Amino acid sequence: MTTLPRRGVLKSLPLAAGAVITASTTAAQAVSRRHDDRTAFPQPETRRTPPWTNSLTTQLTVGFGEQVLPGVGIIRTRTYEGAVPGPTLRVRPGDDLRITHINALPPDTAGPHHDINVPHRFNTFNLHTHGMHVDPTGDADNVFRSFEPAGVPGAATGHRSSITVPAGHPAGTFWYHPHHHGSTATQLLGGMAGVIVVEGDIDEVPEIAAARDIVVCVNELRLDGGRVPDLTWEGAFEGLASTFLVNGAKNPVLTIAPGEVQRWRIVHAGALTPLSLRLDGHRMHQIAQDGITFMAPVASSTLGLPMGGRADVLVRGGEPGTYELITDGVDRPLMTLVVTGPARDMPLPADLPGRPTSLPAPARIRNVAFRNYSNVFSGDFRNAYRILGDGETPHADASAGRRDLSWGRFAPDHVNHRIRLGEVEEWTVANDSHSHPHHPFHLHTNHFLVTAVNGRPLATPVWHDTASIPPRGTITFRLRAEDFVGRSLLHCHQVQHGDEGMMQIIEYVR
Ligand SMILES: [Cu+2]
Repeated sequence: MTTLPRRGVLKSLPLAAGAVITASTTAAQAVSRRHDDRTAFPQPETRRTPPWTNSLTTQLTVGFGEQVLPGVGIIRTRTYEGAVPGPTLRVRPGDDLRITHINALPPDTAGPHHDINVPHRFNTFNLHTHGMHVDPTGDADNVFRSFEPAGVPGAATGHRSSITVPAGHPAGTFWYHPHHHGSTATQLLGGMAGVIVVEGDIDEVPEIAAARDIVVCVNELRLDGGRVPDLTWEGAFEGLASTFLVNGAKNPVLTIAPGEVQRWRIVHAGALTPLSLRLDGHRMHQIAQDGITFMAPVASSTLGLPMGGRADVLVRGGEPGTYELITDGVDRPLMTLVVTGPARDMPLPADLPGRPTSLPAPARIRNVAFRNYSNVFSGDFRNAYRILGDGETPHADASAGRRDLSWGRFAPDHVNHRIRLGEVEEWTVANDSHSHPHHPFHLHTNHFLVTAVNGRPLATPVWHDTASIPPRGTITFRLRAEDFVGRSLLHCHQVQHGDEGMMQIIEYVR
């Protein structure tokens, strides 16, 4: 393990354009930044657990800033530390992640709406460590907290998160973003997101240890004249095209030698549009999904990622030339790969220290359905986003006695599902909607093992924390929570849907 910091420095890439050079930036990084400014593939600033310690202590300030995004121009948006994406946090199993959050946003202009499922309080946030298997309560990955602007009378000047990464935590690629109900979509579409890397066993596989370790963080912004609008009405984002950025740049250029193997940590930090990735002239050798390592690499020419999903892939440079990473429905490449330089002959691994892909037969079955209704309300928010079936939220007034659109809404004081530790459950989740086909299912705190899609068993089940549900289709997964107790969430990771009610509370119990 003592080689990790040294290897990290050697593999460090230049900072994103516009990023501030901090005290943690090494002289080597500063030199290479100057040298490569015109052609460098940007990497977010990296903050790692210092050698010989087991604690990463850092501060994340959120404020409005004007910044220059390469290929985009000047934008004004809410960011972590003045950058899109925010800094990459690198930790190891057993570490403590201690973050002081400074909310430098102006006070909210309006308080909570009378309906909690109407977006609101766009300057209040909190922290979610997406995909991490950590405590969902207290000051850890607790998304029920509110970090109010410092200018609000009585508000704390700093809000603190203290997250212990369990010793047995999987090594892989995770991310962080705000999760305050009502403001998540606005903040995520403004670029508030950053990558979390948990180092560990997979990094010691020789073929992977030899590969350059590259973050590919895809942000999806909805810009209107250089600003990201607040979600103050249903259609605030609908007339705007998505601007996709990779590490804060539009179509950055990455170089690779013929025969060189690189490890790309692809993070879909967007909120509205699923990715369907293709890399010209190359196959992607996937080694992990959502931070969970496969038993062996899986090669494919296309890679689907729902909003919130991650894929770690190995890419081996092909014939010299220029290639594009594209996604369906977007008219320009996400990034460009240039194969150039002296040929190398780096091998791909055959086996990986993956997580077994089976769970025992379930003791409990649940069926839920994600359903949206269009143009059913008057006012600024006309649509309803609901989760129906087992555990659905009942009518707010039990005496009403009739089924209406208050059924299945998110209710912050209503536990929809109690999941007993150690018990295997099998869930089938339906996408029961005609008009909004993309409803990625996201579960906090625990990964789930997808075993079937549309009722057809998968040859090899796949661990996820976020999974696409096919339009008019289903996914079936098994789940066994083992340790953390307390309240947590499941929701749609089209996060505007989540903000408008497509979310449920899970309580993990002994
Ligand atoms: Cu949805």
